[in-house]
Amino acid sequence: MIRKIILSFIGLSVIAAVGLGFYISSLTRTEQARLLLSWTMSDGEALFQSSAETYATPPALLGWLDARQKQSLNGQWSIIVDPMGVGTPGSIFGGYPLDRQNISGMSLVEYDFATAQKITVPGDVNSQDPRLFFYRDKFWLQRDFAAKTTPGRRTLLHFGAANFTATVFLNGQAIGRHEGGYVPFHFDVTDALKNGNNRLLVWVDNRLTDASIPTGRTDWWPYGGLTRDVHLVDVPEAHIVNAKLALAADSDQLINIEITGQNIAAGEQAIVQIDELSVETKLQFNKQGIARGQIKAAPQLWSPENPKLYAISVRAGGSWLREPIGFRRIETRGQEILLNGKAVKLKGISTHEEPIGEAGVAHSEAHMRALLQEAKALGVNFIRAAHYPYNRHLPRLADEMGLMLWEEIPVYWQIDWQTDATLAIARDQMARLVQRDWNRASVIIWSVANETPNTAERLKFLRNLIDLTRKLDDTRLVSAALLGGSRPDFALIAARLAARGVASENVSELAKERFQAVLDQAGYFAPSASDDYQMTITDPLGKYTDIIAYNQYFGWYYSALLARQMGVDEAVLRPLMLDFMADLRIASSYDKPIHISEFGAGAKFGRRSADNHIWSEEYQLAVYQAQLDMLSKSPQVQGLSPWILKDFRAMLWPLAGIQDYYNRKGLIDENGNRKPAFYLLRDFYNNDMKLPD
Ligand code: GCB
Repeated sequence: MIRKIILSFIGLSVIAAVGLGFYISSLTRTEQARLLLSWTMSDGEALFQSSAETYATPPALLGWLDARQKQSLNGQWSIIVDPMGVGTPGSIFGGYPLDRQNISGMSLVEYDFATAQKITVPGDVNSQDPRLFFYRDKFWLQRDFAAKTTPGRRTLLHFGAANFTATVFLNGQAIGRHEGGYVPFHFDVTDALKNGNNRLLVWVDNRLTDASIPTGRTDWWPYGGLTRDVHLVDVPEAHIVNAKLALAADSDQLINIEITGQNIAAGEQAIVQIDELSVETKLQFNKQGIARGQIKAAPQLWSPENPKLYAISVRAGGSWLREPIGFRRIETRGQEILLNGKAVKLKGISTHEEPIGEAGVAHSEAHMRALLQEAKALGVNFIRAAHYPYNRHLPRLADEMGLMLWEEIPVYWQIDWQTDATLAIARDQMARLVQRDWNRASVIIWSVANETPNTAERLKFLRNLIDLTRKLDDTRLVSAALLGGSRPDFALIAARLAARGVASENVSELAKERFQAVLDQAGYFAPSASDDYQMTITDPLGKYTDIIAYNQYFGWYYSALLARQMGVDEAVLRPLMLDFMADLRIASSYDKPIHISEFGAGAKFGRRSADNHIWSEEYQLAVYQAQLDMLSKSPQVQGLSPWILKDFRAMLWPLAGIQDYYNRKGLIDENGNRKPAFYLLRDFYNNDMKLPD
C-alpha cells in the first residue's frame, strides 16, 4: 500500500512537473525571468540575485575602444547548447545555468560548465562544431576570469557584437540584454565585479524572426555567438564616452569637435591636440555633459592615393585617448561624387564578413587585412561592406590602406515595417555603427537598407532611418541598395529580346513562335531588333538618398525569369540577353549619381564549359564582359561594387556539387582561388573603367 502511495505521489509529481514545465514554457521570456526571480533554489540560494524585473538595455556606444585600457576576455569559453530551452530561467528541469559552487556527485545539474565543451571566442558557434552548422537557437557561453577592482574607477564589459540576442550574467547577477547583433555594446559591471575570480555567463539566442533585423531569410550565413572581441574596459569615474571630429562644412582648415562625457561637470575642460600640426584647442563641457568646438588646422586631406592619418589626442575628466584619424570631404554635385572637391569614380567590390581559407565569421585584424589585400589586388578603391556592420578592424584598416567604404545595416528584403520594436532594432544598429565609425575617413556612405520592396510603410521606416543617420552624421552620404526596374520596364525589355529572337538565326522555330507572340502582345509598341533601352530607376526612396544605388542581375537571374515568363528555354534567352546588354543603359529620374551596388553571376572555380553553360567560369566572364560594357556606357553610373569578392556561405543554395551551401558569385572561391572574371574586372579598373580592347 505504502509503495502504491509513493508511486502515485511520484506519478502526480511528474505530471505536475511536466504540466508546470509546459506552463512555464508558454510564458514570455520576461514573464519567465520574473517568475525565476521570485524563486529560490532548494538550498536557499537565489538563482539570480537581481531585483530587476526586466533586463537592462546597454547604454550609448563607447567610442575610441582601441585607445582604452582593457583586458581581453577572448579565448576558450564553455558552451552548452540548449535547443529545448532547458536552461531558460524559470525552467524546472534541473538544468539551471546557475552560479553554484558546490556541485557534488549527488547534484542534479545538467549545466556543468566545468565539464562542458569548449569553443573559441571571438568566433561563431556554427563553424566550430559540425553539429552546429545549421543551428539557429539558444546556447550558453561561460568563462571564468580574474579581475582587479580599483576604487574610483569603473569597469565596462564590452562586446564587439553578439548574434543575435545576448543576455549577460556576472557572478549570478543579471546584467542586461542586447538584441540585434552585428554592433558593439557594453554594460557597466563595476558593482557586480569581484576582486578575484569572476563567473561570466552569456545566454545567446541566434534565432531570427519575421520581426527581427535581419529576418530569418538572408542570403548569408546567420552566424551566431560572440562573434567579436570581448573586453573589460577600465575607465575613470569621470570619462570620455565618445568624441567626433570632422571637417567643418565650409572650410578645410577647421575641424568640428564634439565630445560626450560621463560624470564630467559643466564648465570642466577638454583638450584636443594634433601634435603633427602643432595645434591644440580647449573646449568646455555643458550641463548635458557635451563639449563642442573647433580646432584650426590645415590637415592634408585623406584620399585613396594619400591615406593620411593624424594622431589625435583628446583629454577630459580622467580620460586621455589617442587615435589615428583622417580628414576628407565627401559630397555629390549633380550626378557626380566628389572626394575633396574632385570627381571620383567608385571602383568597388562587395564583400561579406568571412575570411579567406577559413570557416566561419571573420573577426581578426589578420582576416580583414587579407580580405582587403585581395580587394586591392583587384584594383579597387572602394568596398561595399554588405549587408550588416562588420568588426571594427575593417574601417581602421581601410583608413590605413586607402580604401573608401560603404557600411550597411541588415535591413534586408522583407522587414516588418510596421512594428515599432523592429524599427528600434534598426535604429540601434545604425546609431551604434555610426557612433563607432564616425571618425573613420574611409567610410563615405552609410546604407540604410538592401533590396526592400517599394511600399508606403517601407518608405516611412527607411526615411526614419535616413533622418536618424543624417542627424548623427551629416558629413557623409546616405544611400540604400534599391531593387530597380518596374513591371513595364521588364515588359519593354522582354519585347526587345523577343524582337531579337525573331530575327536570330540561332533560334528554333518553336522559340520564334513564342517570341512572335510576345511581340504581338506589344502590338503598336513592338520594337525592332535593333532597339536599345534605357532602364530608369524611379524608386521614391531615391528622393531621400544622396546616391541612387541599384542592384541588378542582367545576365543571371533576369535571364531565367524572363525565359520562364516568355515560355522559352534559358538556353535561348541567355545568349540573347548577353547581346542585348550592349544596347541597355541604366539611368535614374533623380539628378544624382548612380552606383551599381551589385551585379554578378555564379561560377564554380575550375568548372569549364565550351558551350558557355551557367556555373562555368566562362559564363561568369561573359556576364562581366556584358555588364562592364553596358555600365561603362551609362553616363550616370559613377561607381560599381559587383557581387562579390569571395564565394560565401548561405543556406539558400543547396545545389550539390556546385553551390553546396555557398553562394558562388565570388570572383575568388572560399580558398582564395581566382576565377577568370577577377582578372577582367582588374583590367577594367586599371584601365580607367573602360573595357580593354
Ligand atoms: C542580391 C542580394 C544579395 C544576394 C545576391 C545573390 O540581390 O542583395 O544579398 O546574395 O543578390 O547572389 O542572389
